[in-house]
Amino acid sequence: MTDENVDLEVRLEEQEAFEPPESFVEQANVSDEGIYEEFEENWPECWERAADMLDWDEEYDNVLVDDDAPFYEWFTGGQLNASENCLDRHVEGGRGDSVAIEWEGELGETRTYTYEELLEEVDEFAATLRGLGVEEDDVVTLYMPMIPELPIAMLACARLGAPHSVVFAGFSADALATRMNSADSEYLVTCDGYYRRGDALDHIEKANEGLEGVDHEVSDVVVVDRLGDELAHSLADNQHDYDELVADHAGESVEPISRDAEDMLFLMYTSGTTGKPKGVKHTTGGYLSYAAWTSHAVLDIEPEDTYWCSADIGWITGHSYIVYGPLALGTTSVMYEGTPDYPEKDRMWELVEKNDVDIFYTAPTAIRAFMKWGTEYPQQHDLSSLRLLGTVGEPINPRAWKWYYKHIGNEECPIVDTWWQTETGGMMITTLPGIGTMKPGSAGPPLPGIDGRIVDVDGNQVESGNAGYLTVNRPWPGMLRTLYQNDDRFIEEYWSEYSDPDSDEWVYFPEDGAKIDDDGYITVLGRVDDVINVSGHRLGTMEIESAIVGVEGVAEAAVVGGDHEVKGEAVYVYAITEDGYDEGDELEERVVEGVLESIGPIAKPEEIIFTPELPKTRSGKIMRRLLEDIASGNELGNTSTLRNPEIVDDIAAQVEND
Ligand code: 6R9
Repeated sequence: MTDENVDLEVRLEEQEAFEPPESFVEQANVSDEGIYEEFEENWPECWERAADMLDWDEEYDNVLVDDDAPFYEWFTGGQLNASENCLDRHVEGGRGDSVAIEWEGELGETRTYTYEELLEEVDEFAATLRGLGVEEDDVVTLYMPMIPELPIAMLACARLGAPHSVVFAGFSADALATRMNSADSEYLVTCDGYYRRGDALDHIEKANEGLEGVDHEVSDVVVVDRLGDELAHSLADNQHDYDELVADHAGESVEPISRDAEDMLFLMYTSGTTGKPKGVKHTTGGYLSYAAWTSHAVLDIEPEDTYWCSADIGWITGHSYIVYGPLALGTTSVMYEGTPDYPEKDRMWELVEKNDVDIFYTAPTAIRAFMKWGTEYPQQHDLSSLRLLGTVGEPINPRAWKWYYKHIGNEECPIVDTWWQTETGGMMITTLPGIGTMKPGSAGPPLPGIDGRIVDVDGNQVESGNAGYLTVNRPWPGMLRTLYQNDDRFIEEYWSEYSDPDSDEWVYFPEDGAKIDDDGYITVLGRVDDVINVSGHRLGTMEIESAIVGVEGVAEAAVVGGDHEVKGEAVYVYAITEDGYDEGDELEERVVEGVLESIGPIAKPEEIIFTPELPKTRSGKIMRRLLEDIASGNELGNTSTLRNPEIVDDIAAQVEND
């Protein structure tokens, strides 16, 4: 390194606050600091701004109805269609030739859909689904990887008023069955297979296995042919080839169904504390307006931009910020099928250069991997088209933030570190890129109109500098409305901790720990429930545990998250064998298999530690904190309150040896 470079590194390392560059501020969608006050003074009417980003078939009567809190309703009386807002209005407004989706396949092939072309495809697939009998309010499950037919199917469902439930393609057959059962979903759209690092992966086999576990009749399965002849499969009677079906509806269009603002747009399952995934319900008016508003205000998206969010559409980030938000704004959304290191570790930067990407939104786990690979990969490419960078999914450590800022953004792009959840529908805590000072590691203040607080166990706000629990003390349009067919669990999971129902005070609890500084900047520390965050993906430890105790030979298991350099957290398993079974490679393999089968590769254990006992409190509770510390290699605190303190050293010694 030259002296100059060394100086730069040192300066960067010490710098704790960064201002957005003037060139960015000048063009920012939101650059007036007064916006925070405007929202406060005019709450909840301030949210009309979000609703104004959409075209409504019928104007709404009320911004917010809170008579039956926490079952809040937004924009009641209003009617709209999400696919019309994402497609028709842009075509009608003369932007039919602009690119909506720029798809980059893993093997290098591309597909470009203008708004007009995308509308055509969506129309035809909507007609196809209708032809199969899909009606308004039928839940259609989409079990698909990152191929264009996924957003097409989502928008086709939206057009018909049929809520979609997207199941991440990396999830197992069991996970698919659980979700289809929970949603009583009778329709499935899937594909034959897809590519990963150049290899063709079978997908239909997994889908078929999942279908066997569905406890009601599945009327129809539509199968996209992604692989050509590579994996020829025979289709069952109720299974149809996507292209053949769509060909029968060529040129047809479907009048978008006007949906009530509060009608369900989609369901998205997410992990919780108990073994059963939660079906988060999002609505048409509130969700879509919130996705559009935050895409405009935080991601600074303009119609003429090329914007790339590298998430998978199988997660909420892809729903809100690859499909609904960007398309509602009429921008070009890049969609990448593959992995960041195939064929080479410069793939992302190659795609940024090739597509002249203006805005890039990714996860800290990816940034940590890029860092590990080295600066030579981004340096091979011209990244000067970039204007704004974003991160989401987990806390970002200041070192990774600064690496991203310098080596990807060339110190010219603001970074938005956006905290939000499947349940919140869209971003909640982040700086606004044209306004706020950025502090690496801290997401920033709550967005205008969002009342985010850090409280102690009693719900009192903590002094700045202290850690506590994050709460949201006012509703917002993008919020989940309930857990599908489970209002009780909705209240219990999110509204029971800090609310005071007697005085009709409702406080949303996201189950994250956080701290706040003198400027009101919030640093989110991580989950405080039994959910771990592996590479930005939420996994319930109970779900993994129940998969493991289902393995023959395992008597008891505890799963915790341990620190991991790239993944953020990794899955650590502590297991007790059943009498008569040997711990060893064979059992270990079956444990891994059990996890893969019931959840999928994302939950694959980093390490499996067999132990004769688990550390327990005198009342018999497993001391998870302690197991986490062991997994992370942290100093172990006082263990004297344990019923079996002697076991701790044994376990710790094993982890060190492995
Ligand atoms: C969008 C998404 C939500 C959980 C959330 C929190 C963690 C997300 C974060 C962050 C720190 C950020 N999380 N963004 N933690 N800083 N910028 O990721 O949704 O999959 O539901 O996960 O992710 O713990 O509670 P989801």
